[in-house]
Amino acid sequence: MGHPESRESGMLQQSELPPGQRLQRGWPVTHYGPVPKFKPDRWEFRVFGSTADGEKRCWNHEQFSALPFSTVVADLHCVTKFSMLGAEWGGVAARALAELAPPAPDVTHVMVWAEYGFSANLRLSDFTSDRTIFATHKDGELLTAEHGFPLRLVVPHLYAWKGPKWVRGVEYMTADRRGFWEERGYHNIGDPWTEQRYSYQELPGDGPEF
Ligand SMILES: Nc1nc2c(c(=O)[nH]1)N[C@H]1C(S)=C(S)[C@@H](COP(=O)(O)O)O[C@H]1N2
Ligand SMILES: [Mo]
Repeated sequence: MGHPESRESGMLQQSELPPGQRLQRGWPVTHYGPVPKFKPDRWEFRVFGSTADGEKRCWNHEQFSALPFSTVVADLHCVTKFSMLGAEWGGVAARALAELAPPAPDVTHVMVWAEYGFSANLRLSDFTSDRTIFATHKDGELLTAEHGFPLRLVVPHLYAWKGPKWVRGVEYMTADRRGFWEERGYHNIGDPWTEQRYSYQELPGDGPEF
């Protein structure tokens, strides 16, 4: 059942609800654990694992803030069944980051790492999809602490747990590995349009063995 083509056409897409979702007024805060305190002099963003040249790349907050800024209009679909439609996310396109710090040719997946060891795994193609964005802003304003300041990932075509708040880095992987929620019963891929909510729904090839 893929999703309508209008969704792929970029900024002027029509928002709509995936099956089983309901519209949320306002913007609730959903996460596991405490909200981390941002320490600008300790913060860095790291790309590591199987990079093309075998080297890690690090940006401090000032350097990261100077990366090319772009925007994407996208929805958030929480697997607990509420959706927020039509937010404009501003920040650094994941694809742009992957061009600055390219993966080795045999990389198939990434682990996106956040404060306190929170993580989410993605297929490399989900990560480098043209609408995946490391967001610093929503609707023109800096993110608030509880929504992920200074940086969160937004993966518009997957459930929102695939987008860590307080994100600190990306690990390039040559095999898939489950992240935080994927180890705890949530689907390894997480496509809201086919309701890939729970790991018991996984088909052969959707994810690694537990
Ligand atoms: N670091 C971190 N990021 C996270 C989570 C989390 O538990 N920890 N939860 C995810 C889930 S399940 C959802 S629905 C969204 C919620 O984002 P919001 O609080 O800005 O609405 O954040 C995602 N990012
Ligand atoms: Mo969620």
